[in-house]
Amino acid sequence: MNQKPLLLIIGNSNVGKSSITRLLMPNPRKFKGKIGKSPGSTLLIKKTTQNNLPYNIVDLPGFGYVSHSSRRRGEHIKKQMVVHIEKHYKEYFFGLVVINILRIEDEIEKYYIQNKKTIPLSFELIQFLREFEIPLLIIFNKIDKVSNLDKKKKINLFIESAKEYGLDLIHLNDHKSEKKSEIPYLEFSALKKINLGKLKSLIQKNIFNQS
Ligand SMILES: Nc1nc2c(ncn2[C@@H]2O[C@H](COP(=O)(O)OP(=O)(O)OP(=O)(O)O)[C@@H](O)[C@H]2O)c(=O)[nH]1
Ligand SMILES: [Mg+2]
Repeated sequence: MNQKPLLLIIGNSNVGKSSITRLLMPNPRKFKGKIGKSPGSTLLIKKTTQNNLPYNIVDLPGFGYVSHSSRRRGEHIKKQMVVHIEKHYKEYFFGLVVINILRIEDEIEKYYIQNKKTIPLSFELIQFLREFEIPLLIIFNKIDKVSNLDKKKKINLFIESAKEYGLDLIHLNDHKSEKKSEIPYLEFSALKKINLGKLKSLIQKNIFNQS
């Protein structure tokens, strides 16, 4: 019945997925989703929609959801997410992978520096989504919480580590859409609405680029 294309917003709990969803609504006041409440609640795959929005939004937990819940539960949620993407990937015209900038060092250190055999979950997630050829934007959210210098340091660490896993990240401003191997990223603050305009116009562009 509802044929609108889907925008995917994916990332760990508490990174700001619902906050970003709300900002994309033509009428944020009517946004019914909860912000900052009950991480680890049951995964319900539900579309967020509004009349004047030309697409629907689905927000999903990423791979690293386990922090607030048990390991088994985390595995279950991850499996549900994978099944959902495998089934519905064709309906998605664009995906936002949301990363909490404050969590970058922790994640990279945990998986990369201590044990080079494992892969940071964010990179695993990005690789997984790329297999389905969903165009992606990496969003480093909550930049209002770090200094300019720290912001650069953290994003650089992410980019340099991603390279070792064959992921080529490039700032949205320098991104050329014909270079499909490069994944654009954007620093962002849902709180301060930093780069919201850029995000909105990129989403618009991707709706029209759909084949
Ligand atoms: N300082 C700051 N806080 C933010 C920003 N974006 C979101 N938050 C806060 O981070 C918390 C989590 O935001 P949500 O939007 O609920 O995060 P989520 O990813 O939807 O979380 P789950 O639904 O649990 O997966 C809330 O308290 C938000 O107000 C931001 O850009 N800056
Ligand atoms: Mg949420």
